[in-house]
Amino acid sequence: MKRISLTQYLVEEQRMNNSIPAELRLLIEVVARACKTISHAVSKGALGEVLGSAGSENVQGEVQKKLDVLSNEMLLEANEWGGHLAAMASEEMETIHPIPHRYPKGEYLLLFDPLDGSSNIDVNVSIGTIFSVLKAPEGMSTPSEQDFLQCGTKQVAAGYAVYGPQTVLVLTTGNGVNCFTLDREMGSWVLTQRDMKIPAETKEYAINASNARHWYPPVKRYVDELLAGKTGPRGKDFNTRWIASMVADVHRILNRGGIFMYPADAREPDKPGKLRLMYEANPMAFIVEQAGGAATNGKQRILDIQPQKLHERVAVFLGSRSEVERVTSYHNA
Ligand code: P6P
Repeated sequence: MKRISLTQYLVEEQRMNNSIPAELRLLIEVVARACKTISHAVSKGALGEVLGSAGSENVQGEVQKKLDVLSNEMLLEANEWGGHLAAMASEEMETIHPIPHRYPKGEYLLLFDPLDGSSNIDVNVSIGTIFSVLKAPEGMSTPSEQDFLQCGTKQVAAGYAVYGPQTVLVLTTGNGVNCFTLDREMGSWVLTQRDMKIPAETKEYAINASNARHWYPPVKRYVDELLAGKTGPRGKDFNTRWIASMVADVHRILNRGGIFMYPADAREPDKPGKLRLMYEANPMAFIVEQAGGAATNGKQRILDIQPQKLHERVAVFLGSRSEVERVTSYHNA
């Protein structure tokens, strides 16, 4: 197959669908370049003295790994001089990050989880970067947190990188989902999967089963039916996978179907779930829907949720459409 680079794909996409203005193309290429840098740092592991804790906590009260902090800095530095952004927001930073005065400003807002699944870093399990792109509100002068609080349907692009056996970048700008694999010798992203579609049927589900005793009835009913297998109401056996890296679980689902669930549960009744809406659930929901899947919080489409806070959490059910619709119907029964 003729090798198509990320740049060629973006230029041709702009020519055909007029969906990637030059500034957005620059943004995507800058983020992709930052992911290359993060991949390089991650792959050094102990040899790069980048493993272990940074000795600090993030806004979520989670211990930050050195690579969490490093990845965040790499994304900030890569994006602040290009003139394509008005501001950035990150899981690792409490407040938004305006573009420094010394640089020109653009019309886009970039949100990211710089290194998702960081509990897996020190044990060499796949981790990744998730990003979401919004347009700054018309007439915005000084960016505020409020400007970021837009529904997921307003995203103009979303993507993730998985730092695993291969380093891949999965991207959507609203015209389908494409996957690029990093050619480390050339240092370029090469289109390897065009217009990805999630298989409608599946036999795999992903949930952290150690929380089973805390699940609310709709989730318990749905998972019990899967566990009942061939002899139960589903009439077939299911398999489970839980990598504890959302990017890796989602990438598997994009490729061979499945459902990913991180529900709210009785451990903390006031907490709607663990995952964050703005820079985990929304970008993944955009990608999954563009690949023919579905994504809800158990009650409604994730992309329709009106955010109230930058770091708000949300319950997540995403993947093969028939499965997401089933477990969502149990919540609305
Ligand atoms: P648990 C990683 O910390 C993360 O945010 C997601 O990538 C992952 O799916 C989930 O949390 C794992 O959570 O409770 O199973 O450790």
